[in-house]
Amino acid sequence: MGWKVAVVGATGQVGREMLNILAERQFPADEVVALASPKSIGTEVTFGETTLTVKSLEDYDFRGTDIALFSAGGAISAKWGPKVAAAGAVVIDNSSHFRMDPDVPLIVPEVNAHALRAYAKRNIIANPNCSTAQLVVALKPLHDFAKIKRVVVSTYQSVSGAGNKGMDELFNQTKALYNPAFQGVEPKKFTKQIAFNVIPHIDSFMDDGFTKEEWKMTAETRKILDPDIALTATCVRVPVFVGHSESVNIEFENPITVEQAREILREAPGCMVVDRREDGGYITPLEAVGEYATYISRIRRDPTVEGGKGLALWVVSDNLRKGAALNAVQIAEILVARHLKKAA
Ligand code: 2RA
Repeated sequence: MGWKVAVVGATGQVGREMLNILAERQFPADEVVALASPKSIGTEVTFGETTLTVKSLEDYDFRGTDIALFSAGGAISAKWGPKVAAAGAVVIDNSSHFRMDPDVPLIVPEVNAHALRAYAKRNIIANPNCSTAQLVVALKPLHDFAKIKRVVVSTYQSVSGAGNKGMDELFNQTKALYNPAFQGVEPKKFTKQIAFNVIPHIDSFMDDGFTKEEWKMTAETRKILDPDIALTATCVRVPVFVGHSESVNIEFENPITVEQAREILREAPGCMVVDRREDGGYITPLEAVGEYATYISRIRRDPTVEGGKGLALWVVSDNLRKGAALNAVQIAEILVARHLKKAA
């Protein structure tokens, strides 16, 4: 007998990817249910070869559901996550709401699957922020080899990180700039025009001048990988539909050569090295769309760090997949393989 899985937020970009990935990876489910807010009731979403009709989260009885994948925003997770967990389903939550809760494991399977067993404290597991997920997949194997001291990262984040409205805004602004007959140039989802522009601001500002997105990258990397790593981030929205890119400078405790890094990353789970020092010998976000891997390109020595202890990298991944839906489904796969027991 298989598992019963609910996807909460099934009409959003990440919710739809969750359904795609459950189907693609043939997750051993007997039943998959698509849930969303009442305004989406009756919407049809694709699950493999079939179509699911979206039901209302508010009226749904979660008894008998084994796993609930949430991607409907922090407020929905805060309100419904604990209720669903109390009804017996393990909640895998893609919002930031539970990430720093000490009783909720924050999991990237390639990095800290061992921490998953703590899920039973609240029956909730948190998925990291998209920009953190791909970063730690690349950092973990290098950290194991040469111990990371400090990371400086600048992100180039696609508009799909801001959901359907972010994608629509880029599309409509681009269209309207070419043809004044179209409306939709005014920024709404973003603070400034995103078409043909970049915006150094994601999520809200904090007192120290960093944004919440930048803070998340530091705090989540420490929780997932190592609390002693120093990390500073600048997060930037770019006019790309899907795929986050990151320029990463790493300072290590011990020396590491480019050849060693390349070899280590080639063998590392979830990583794909595409690094030829020639025109086009690197990965761009367009090429990462629809893929599972975190791509690492432009691996080079950082000459500003003495003793051969510095590296610079370019890291790209599909933010809706490894940054959200894929990571959540990978967690669910480990749960059913190692932790959950099906009632007889
Ligand atoms: C963004 N990190 O790209 C967010 C989505 N989780 O806006």
